[in-house]
Amino acid sequence: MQVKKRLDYQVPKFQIECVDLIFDLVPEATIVTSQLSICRVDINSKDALILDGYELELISLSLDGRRLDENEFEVSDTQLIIKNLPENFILTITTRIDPKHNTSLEGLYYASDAFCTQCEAEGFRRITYYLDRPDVLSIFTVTVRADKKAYPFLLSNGNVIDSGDLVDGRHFVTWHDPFKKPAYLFALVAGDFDVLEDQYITRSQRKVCLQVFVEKGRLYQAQHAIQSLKKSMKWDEDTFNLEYDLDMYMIVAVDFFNMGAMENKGLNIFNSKFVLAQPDSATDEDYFNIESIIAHEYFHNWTGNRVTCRDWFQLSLKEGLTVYRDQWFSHDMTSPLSNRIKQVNVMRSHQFAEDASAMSHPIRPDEVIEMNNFYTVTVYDKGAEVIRMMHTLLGDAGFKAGIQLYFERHDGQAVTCDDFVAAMQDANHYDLSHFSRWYSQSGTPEITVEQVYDAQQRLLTLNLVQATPSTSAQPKKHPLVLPIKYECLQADGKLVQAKEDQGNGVVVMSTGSLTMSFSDVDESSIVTLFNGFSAPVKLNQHFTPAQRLRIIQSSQDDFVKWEAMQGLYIQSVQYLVDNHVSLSDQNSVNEILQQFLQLDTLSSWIDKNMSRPELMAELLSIPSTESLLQALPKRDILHLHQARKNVTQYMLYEFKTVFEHHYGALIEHQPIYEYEQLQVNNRRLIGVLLQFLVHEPAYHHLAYEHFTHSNNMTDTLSSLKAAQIVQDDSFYKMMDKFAYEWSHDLVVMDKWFSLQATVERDDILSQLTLLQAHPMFNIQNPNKVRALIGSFAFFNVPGFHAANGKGYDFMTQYLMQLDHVNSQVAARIITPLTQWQLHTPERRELMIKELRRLLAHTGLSRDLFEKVSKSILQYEEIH
Ligand code: B3K
Ligand code: ZN
Repeated sequence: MQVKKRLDYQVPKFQIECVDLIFDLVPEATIVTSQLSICRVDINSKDALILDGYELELISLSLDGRRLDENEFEVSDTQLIIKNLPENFILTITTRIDPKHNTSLEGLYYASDAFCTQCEAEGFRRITYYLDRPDVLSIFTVTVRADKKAYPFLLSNGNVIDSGDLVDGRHFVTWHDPFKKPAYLFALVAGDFDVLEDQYITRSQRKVCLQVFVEKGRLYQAQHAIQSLKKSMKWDEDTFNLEYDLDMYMIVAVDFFNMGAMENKGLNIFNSKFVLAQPDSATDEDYFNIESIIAHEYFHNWTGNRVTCRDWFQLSLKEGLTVYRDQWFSHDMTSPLSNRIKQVNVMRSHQFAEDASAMSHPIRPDEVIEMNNFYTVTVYDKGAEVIRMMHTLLGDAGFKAGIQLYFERHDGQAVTCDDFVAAMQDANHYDLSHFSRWYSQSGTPEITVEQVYDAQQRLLTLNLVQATPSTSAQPKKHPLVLPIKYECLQADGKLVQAKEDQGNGVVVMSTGSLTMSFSDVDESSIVTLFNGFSAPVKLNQHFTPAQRLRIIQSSQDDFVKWEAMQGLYIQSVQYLVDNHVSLSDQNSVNEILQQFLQLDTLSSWIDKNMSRPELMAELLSIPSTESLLQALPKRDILHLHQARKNVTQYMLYEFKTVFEHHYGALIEHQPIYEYEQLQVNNRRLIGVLLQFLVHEPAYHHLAYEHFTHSNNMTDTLSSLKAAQIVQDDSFYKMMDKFAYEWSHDLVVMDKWFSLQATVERDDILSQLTLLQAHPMFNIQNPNKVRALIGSFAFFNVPGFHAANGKGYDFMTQYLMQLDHVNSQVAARIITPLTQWQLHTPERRELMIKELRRLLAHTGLSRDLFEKVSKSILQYEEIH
């Protein structure tokens, strides 16, 4: 299959100045008429015009009003080629498409009685023939015609310039978007909705009409979304001086959507999961996600739409930056500590795994087979970490000055990551040439630390060395620039600055090795490095449990406390697994861990700090099995999973009275639900404590009680998760009750499917088969597939990783089926199968066997082909 390479970029031979589109919407046969005014970029060239197109039926083609004969152009499966064209001309193309049978959910599709589009990255070519690339920017005018009764709302980008009735009960609306845009930002929606309206007055006093379109009858669930939008608009003005630019901002919620949301100019389309919320149906986490995704798409209006990407290899230009902006927004709106922890967990358990897999790529990839495969945690989340490091290096004012220069230079353009770095560099007179290697080098740097204390001089020296393991595309890796935030803790709790500190609490490592020195310090000094995850690296620094306990009690930085506690959990699991401790004997596990960790010394500290629910909820969250595997690779994942449970039980054994007491106190004072930070933190801690407590038979009943008393989805879900651990009759009773209560709500039922998929039971595969026949399950709906099959593959450790390989086999069979329905979703949920690198040899072989089966499957999509073939190749290179 064809590989596209970053370095093969060529400027377009033609530009399309204006696009006039007419849609005659009919579910199975929509006619699209496109009138393009095109000009040749190099007037001396004779190049043919090559338009992209996919699954289109060409009905007619005219050049400057003259219909072309079939011998005047060529059509293939993916292109329309026209030769001998003048310098300027008008091309009129009529195509027919079938939105109803378009299950890929790319281009124009029809689902739940509405028409909807998704064009990023290369979906526009499924609508009409076009120069479907982000560096072709045009002015769009769009007329949508459809049956008035079935589709009273006809939406597209920009402003309405005309509308009216047509014959046969049809009507039309014409939209004009005054901003030039690439085709991937085009959108169209037609359907019947309820609309929540509001307005926002920008800082220059312009009035913007805000509209949220939702399924009929769900208007009461759109409040949080519209409030989130207003907060985002205000935040971007306050933080970056960026104001919204159109008179309308529309958000449409749809049930069938491949990802979270899409930033189409003036007309965002959202997965309804990230719009609809009310206390009894949405968890605190849902509220959080809605706010941050609404913000993310809104922020794209500047970082993505006003300044877009020159080519898709530059995707992180808009995504890394916009993720960083939404992280900053959430930091300001909610809670800095748990936000940062969430981001770091994504990096450690997903991005590091991706970087160790065959899909390892730099944040600006060099080679792509299927672009949709590169909307990754690397491009998005590692991309945001790279922006964050620039912020750390340049400081607040410097970073903002860089952003301002970036817009001054590039507003209205399609640019590259290099252009972004150049603006940052020029605004600050700061040389970022070495730093920019983060854009081209893949893999995770590993840092080792050696510590030397000179008692006579009371001088502590840390020698750091960085190395990045090679990958097949990049055998030789180079040192990267790493900003290091740190703390050097003294016995009296005071902090000492490193000699190499740049004066801002940061030491910069820019070569393969670095020395950090601290003078006049105690021998017992503890230095923590990369605090707040100040660079996306793996740190190998040894601490004893006693040192970690000291950090937890005396560091001034909550993130550092959390890291220390995570370290204790990982160390405990490692101790149990590597010393072959009998995991079925919890009593002896307790004794061993008690001796090893001496956690009893922490008891009163924990008791006292329960008044800080956010911190305690984080400290008491044991790393997921996936992150344990990352930290302790090549162990049997089932052992890790079991050891994790043992550590949970040990924690309960150690702190039972504290947990019980605080759980009781917290649930006694539960207020009426509000999505508000203090309440969120308390509910989070309640959930964490409950999940510890139910590990003891005497507390099993708590889950059911919590369920019955709950007045909000957060508590309901906490109780279900707790009951799922116990898995007694009451769990199934609660699940039935839940399903009965929510069977009218597609979004809420995803939680139920996902809970079903993660039950640890021996017959889980037959359960999954039964659940696929559930009336609310539908293979064509990505949310359903992700909730059931995705949750199983990602989170049901004993089921998916069963030693007999049956979990992998189930997944393979499912993927073969799904690939023909929606290859993009298939290529997402295959991820756990391609991350065999961390597993034991036996398990690796089982996984590779399934990947080989997939590769042999006829009609495999490009999406799966790319992932599967690369993964097999990596295996063959290693073995
Ligand atoms: N830009 C879209 C993602 C498009 C994914 C295409 N497969 C959403 C976002 O990042 O904001
Ligand atoms: Zn984005």
